Amino acid sequence: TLLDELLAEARPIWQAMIAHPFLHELATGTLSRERFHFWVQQDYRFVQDGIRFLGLLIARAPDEELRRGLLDAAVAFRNELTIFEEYARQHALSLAVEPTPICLGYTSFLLATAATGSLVEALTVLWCAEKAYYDAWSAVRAQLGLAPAYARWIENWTSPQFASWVDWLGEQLAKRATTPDRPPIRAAFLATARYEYLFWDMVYTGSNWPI
Ligand code: MP5
Repeated sequence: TLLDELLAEARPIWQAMIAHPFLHELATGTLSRERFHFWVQQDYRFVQDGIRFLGLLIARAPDEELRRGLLDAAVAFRNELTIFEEYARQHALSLAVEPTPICLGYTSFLLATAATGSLVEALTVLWCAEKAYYDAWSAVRAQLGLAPAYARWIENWTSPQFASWVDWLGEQLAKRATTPDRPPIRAAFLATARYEYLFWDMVYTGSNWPI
């Protein structure tokens, strides 16, 4: 199937992503607080733009089924912002930060795809990003369970509801994609998978604007 082919083609990227030192250290309880806080700040920006991405996609969705599913996801994204905000308040962490070049590149790519790509390309990048987080946090959960320090994040991206949403999204993509759609879908999937890897790498290394 299309979804299996996409995952098979991106397998090296996917494996590097799941095995990234950031996730490995997080799952073994050795990740520095500084690195984790940098992720909190940058991922908050990412989710904020995720809501704008969904807004664009809802407006473009041709039928009620798709619009409703995406609207429910937008509500879930909005509730995620609260998790970040509560964490930031508890740790006196500012969320008023500039996006790094990689965060800005990734969110700009997502928004550009939602605005000017085909509907199936936009569903592809969304499915890829969500599946990436589901797989990454599931690997963390397999090692760490619902460890208190990260419980809310682990729960958020590994819950049965989140798994169903990712599956539903994949089904929507699979049933709407035609044969001529395949090359742009593959390209969109690979670019998104690479950005997912880069995002973990960016928060691990502290990669930011040099000036
Ligand atoms: C997601 C995320 C999942 N929060 N951050 C990145 C870099 N990729 C994917 O999206 P959501 O909106 O948190 O479910």
